[in-house]
Amino acid sequence: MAYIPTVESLDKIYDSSVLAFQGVRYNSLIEQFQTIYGFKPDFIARSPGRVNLIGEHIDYAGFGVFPMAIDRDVLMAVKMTDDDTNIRIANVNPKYPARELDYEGPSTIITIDSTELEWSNYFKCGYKGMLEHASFDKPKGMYILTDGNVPAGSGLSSSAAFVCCSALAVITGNQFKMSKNELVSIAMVAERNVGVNSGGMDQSASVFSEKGFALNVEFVPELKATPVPLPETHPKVAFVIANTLVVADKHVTAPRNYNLRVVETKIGAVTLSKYLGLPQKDTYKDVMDAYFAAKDIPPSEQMDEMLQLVEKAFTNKEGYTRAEMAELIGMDEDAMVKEYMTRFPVQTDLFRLYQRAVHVYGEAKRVIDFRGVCENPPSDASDVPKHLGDLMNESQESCAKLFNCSCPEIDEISKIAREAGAYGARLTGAGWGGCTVFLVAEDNVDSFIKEVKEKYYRKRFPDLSEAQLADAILATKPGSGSAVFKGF
Ligand code: NG1
Ligand code: MG
Repeated sequence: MAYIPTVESLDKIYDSSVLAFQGVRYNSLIEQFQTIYGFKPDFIARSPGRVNLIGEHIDYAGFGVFPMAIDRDVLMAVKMTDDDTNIRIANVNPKYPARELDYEGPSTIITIDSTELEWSNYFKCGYKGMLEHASFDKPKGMYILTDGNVPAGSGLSSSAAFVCCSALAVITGNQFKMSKNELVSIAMVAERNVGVNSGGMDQSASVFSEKGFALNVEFVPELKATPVPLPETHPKVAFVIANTLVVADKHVTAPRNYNLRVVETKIGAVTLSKYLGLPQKDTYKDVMDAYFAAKDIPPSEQMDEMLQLVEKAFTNKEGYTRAEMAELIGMDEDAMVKEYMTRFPVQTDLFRLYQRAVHVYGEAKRVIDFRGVCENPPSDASDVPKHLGDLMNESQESCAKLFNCSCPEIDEISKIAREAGAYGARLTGAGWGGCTVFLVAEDNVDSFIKEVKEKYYRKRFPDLSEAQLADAILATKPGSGSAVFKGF
């Protein structure tokens, strides 16, 4: 089993181009820690954000996704103490005030008020998740200083980076031995404590990523992350991430978007399993597996067939009311609400089961195709960028039209990007704002970025400084996952 590396040198994590900057950042974190607390940290835990290349909103349907870690990350400098069980957590960013938290005993561990938008809640998620899984007499106290540079609410998984980093800090400080799989599984469930019914892509990408590789993360039959090298292409290509600067605040909007999509895909799966005469399943992946049980058919063909069945199963293409949906799955309406919409409440008039189902099976197929192009690229390397780009564009189209998770700004910047020469352009992460990702010829990256800056940012956000612009749109390479640094 792959255990979290306890000591990693910075140059293993970063290539030389970013190391100069990162080294300064680590040293400054240690210095600030000393200034605040009066002693040095024992270690620094780090977990990065991610960009999803393809496979949107299908992790919670049980299907594989294709993200990669980025250079932006969350760092936590930590000193442990046996004197008490308190947690003192501060942030180098003055926007996030220092907090003092306490361990509340083995049953509660720590109270999380998910109705409140509070930065330390994300630490609490990691803390609670870890301590629920460990048996010990008394956790150690902690002194923590955090420095995160993943833009928040932008679809680059600042939240998962934060929760994974917190979980890693708690494991390391309390000397729990734990595999990366366990860390991810716990962090994944733990993040639900802040009120978002999340899948597992972000935590997987943050923890498992390897420098130079994208990651195919699969969830069924068990969590599995396969590093996949990006193929040789002609011309050489790069991924550019651009933030629309529309902040998608999931904690406010989840009942109308993210959590609603989770409900629509779950109840859709129940509907489909019932239609096919299968035992009840609540993910589209489980429905497919049950339907094709023991038949040796390639997954992408299975997905094609599921797409045809979806056409027949969902006769109402407009959308279902709550009552209609309850009838569809043969459940009493109150019982259905209690089962699927109580812990994570949702708001809508119509549940668009059909559109979501078509998106899920189609997107799952695109992930397989994308990985296929990476692993078995067409013999002519000049065909590769178009292949990958087309899949990204189809994904965006499906997100916009079927899953309704795009927004006017994402549509606009994607169009600008394609006009500026991107092979593919799509939203990344949950959508409804946040970041987009483009596949661009490496030699054109500078002029491409310049053009998008002029046509999107200067027009919509004329007051942005150069520094803010540089933060909003940047080229990125697949970075490495979680690590712990010691010995300074
Ligand atoms: P963001 O909003 O980018 O963190 C969310 C989910 C993912 C996945 C994507 C959509 C969380 C923590 N993450 O990502 O699991 O479902 O949306 O593909 O909720
Ligand atoms: Mg998130």
